[in-house]
Amino acid sequence: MNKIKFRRPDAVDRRGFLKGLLAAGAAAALPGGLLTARNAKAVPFDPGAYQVFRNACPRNCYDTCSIKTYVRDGIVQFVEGAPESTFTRGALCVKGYTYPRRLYSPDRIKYPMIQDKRGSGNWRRISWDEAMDRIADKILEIKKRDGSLLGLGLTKYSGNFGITNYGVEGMMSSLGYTTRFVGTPCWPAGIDAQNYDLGDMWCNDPEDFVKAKYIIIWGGNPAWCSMHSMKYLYQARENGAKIVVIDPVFTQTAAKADMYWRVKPGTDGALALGMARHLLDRGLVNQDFVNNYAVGYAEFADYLRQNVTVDWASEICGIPAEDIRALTEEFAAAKPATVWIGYGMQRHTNGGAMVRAIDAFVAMTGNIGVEGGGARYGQMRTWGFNYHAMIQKQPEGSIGFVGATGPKGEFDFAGEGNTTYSDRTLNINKTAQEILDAKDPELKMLWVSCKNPFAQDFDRNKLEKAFAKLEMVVTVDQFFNETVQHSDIVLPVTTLFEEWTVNVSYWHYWLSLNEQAVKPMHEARSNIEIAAALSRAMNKKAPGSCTFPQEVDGREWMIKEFNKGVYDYFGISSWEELRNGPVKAKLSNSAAWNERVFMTPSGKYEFRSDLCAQNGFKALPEYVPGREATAPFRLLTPHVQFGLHSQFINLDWMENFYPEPFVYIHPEAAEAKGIRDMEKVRVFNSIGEVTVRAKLTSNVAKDCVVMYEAWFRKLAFNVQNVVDDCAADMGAMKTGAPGVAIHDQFVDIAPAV
Ligand SMILES: Nc1nc2c(c(=O)[nH]1)N[C@H]1C(S)=C(S)[C@@H](COP(=O)(O)OP(=O)(O)OC[C@H]3O[C@@H](n4cnc5c(=O)[nH]c(N)nc54)[C@H](O)[C@@H]3O)O[C@H]1N2
Ligand SMILES: Nc1nc2c(c(=O)[nH]1)N[C@H]1C(S)=C(S)[C@@H](COP(=O)(O)OP(=O)(O)OC[C@H]3O[C@@H](n4cnc5c(=O)[nH]c(N)nc54)[C@H](O)[C@@H]3O)O[C@H]1N2
Ligand SMILES: [Mo]
Repeated sequence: MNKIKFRRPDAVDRRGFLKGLLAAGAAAALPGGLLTARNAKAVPFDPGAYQVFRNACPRNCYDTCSIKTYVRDGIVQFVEGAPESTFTRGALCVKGYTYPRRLYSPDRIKYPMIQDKRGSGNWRRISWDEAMDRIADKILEIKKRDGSLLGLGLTKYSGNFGITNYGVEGMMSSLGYTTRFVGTPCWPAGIDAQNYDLGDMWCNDPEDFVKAKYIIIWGGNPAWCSMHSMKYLYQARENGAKIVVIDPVFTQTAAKADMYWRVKPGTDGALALGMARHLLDRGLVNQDFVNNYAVGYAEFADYLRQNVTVDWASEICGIPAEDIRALTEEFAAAKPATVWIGYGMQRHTNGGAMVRAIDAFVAMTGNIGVEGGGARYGQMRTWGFNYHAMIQKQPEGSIGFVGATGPKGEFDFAGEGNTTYSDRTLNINKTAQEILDAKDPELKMLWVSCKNPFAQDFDRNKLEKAFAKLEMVVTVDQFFNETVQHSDIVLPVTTLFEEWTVNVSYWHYWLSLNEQAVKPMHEARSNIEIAAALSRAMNKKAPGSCTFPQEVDGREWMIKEFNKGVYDYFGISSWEELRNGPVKAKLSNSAAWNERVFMTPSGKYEFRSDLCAQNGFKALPEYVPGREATAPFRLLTPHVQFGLHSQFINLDWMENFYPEPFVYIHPEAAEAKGIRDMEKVRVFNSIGEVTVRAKLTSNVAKDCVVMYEAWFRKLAFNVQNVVDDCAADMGAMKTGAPGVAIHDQFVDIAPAV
């Protein structure tokens, strides 16, 4: 396992590069805070000495921070959070402050490279022309062999959410009908659940938390994962709100709350239904809402009366019945009260069902459509761009998959469907199995962009087998991660400072420009420049074989993503206004759903969703039990503070904060297993194992262990060795594939010998 020999190709020139960089003045790229007292001299800050650029953190994160970038002598000297955004409010997270190091890291992929044999570590530098020639040759060969390009697959997810980066999908369309991995490992079960209940995923501006009088953070860890939201929670508390955290793990967020409930994983549905039943028993249901703005309430109330009691819920979820009753009464009495439904909570085989039960509880209290209220999950109202980069035409005469409507996807606003031919879609959450199973034609070539399958996809050992089947893998990335090790060709891509794009969030309502602040380092190119280079190579070899423009201007393409709708929504008349700082949407609704007109088939809140039933689930938000345990310990692999998935922890700066991963285990469980604090252990199940040191803590339950997902450049640690690809219930309706039960995993643990 993890035994790929790998020599970083930059090892040789690393020192020289650093020296060169220092000579060029990049030493100053260290933000003041990280200079040691020894070499720091007090230099008065002179803002006039810098050119300031606007950037935006493009990572898959609630906060999508607006950044101010300070450049001198053509070098990014330091960054700060944009003060104009009341959300970012001048502060970045610790990850954000490492950005200059990401740009100037000696570990970056610097030029196109080819590996003699995948996994050999024998990389060789090649020119962009040679790389593109080889790739184009392979694409044309596949087309000749199969008569179509369905043997060419794209796997892309959330490495960079800048809008112009949807040009990667555009590049694939411009070649013909190909195979796309669709769906998302992130949040799909909850998206579908909210669509069944409300007709869309839409929630209040997080800044409106300050108006809430009661806040339940249910299966989310914003202290780490949305640290800018915390200030609103604190302010709400100053205004008299109570904050409750419901999580199997005593997280940093829980530590900041007024009350913490350790729920058994995957049982939140029972808990929410128990709370709903108590509302009913105490006459605390908001009759105006359930009678006038909802359908199916009477039926749901019958279901609760016949199937649910607070004691039953308590038995399943592990929270004392008295506590459930007390919280329910407090929540119903507080006006307004809100639930923040975290994404961690729905990564279960019953995740969608759990979200529907929580929605139903909030709806019964009349907190939907209310300022400071709501069942908050996310929003995509700010994403109304043109997707100009994404929408490209297939070449004349392209042959594709017959009889389907094109790919659905999280961000498929273009709706490519309705052609006779279409792309073939495979489930991104079963990448390994789908590659192994793909037939007629088999998948022969994979393009990986904005995605790190070996760190983020499931059942890593199976993925290794799947990749072995592929004839060519091309990965576009910034660092030599494990996916790159499993590739034939790697192409260096720009970082946020080196390209133009525009960014919005799936949580707050701010819009940020991302300007090119410095020239690309080394031979890095943006994702759309790479597409243009491929188009040149394709058309040289086979004129007309690729419709992607052969020259692109990143700034022009960024401008082409704007339209009147976006301008009006944000109250600007030109993108150039964003050079003065980010802008917030001019929200016409005081709260999401404030008109109480829903986007469901009935136009009402649907306690009973026939659409949900048509799609194979219960019509009512009924209790659905979770996945059966297959090993003694539940394994949770949630998100880490110092990284964002496989990003950031590989930087040497960040290694200072987070040098080593651990498996967290309860002291009593450890004792029973003969495991001592800080000792090496094996965490294993039927699909693989991980060796790591144990940390004993009562922050986790006795039957549960936690390992935070992360990629370390020098360690073989990889949680996906023990996380399988079991599906979540919902997600297929809106994102094209069901979610994945990331937190329904089971392992055993033993001292490493
Ligand atoms: N066990 C476990 N697995 C999980 C999760 C979990 O909680 N536990 N969480 C899941 C969730 S919520 C998500 S969202 C996914 C995230 O999965 P991914 O989207 O794959 O995650 P990242 O590591 O953020 O980004 C992938 C790669 O994009 C690269 N990249 C960055 N910028 C660019 C760019 O401009 N162009 C290109 N071409 N590449 C770029 C990065 O260097 C990185 O290697 O992981 C999922 N997997
Ligand atoms: N620092 C940092 N920030 C990030 C990210 C990151 O990797 N690092 N990732 C970004 C992305 S892509 C996402 S999707 C978000 C994720 O943001 P969150 O959803 O806040 O984070 P997660 O760590 O995925 O999961 C949150 C919590 O869900 C809990 N949980 C798991 N199962 C259950 C359950 O059955 N019931 C309950 N009640 N709780 C459960 C976990 O114990 C965990 O504490 O954060 C974004 N922000
Ligand atoms: Mo995510």
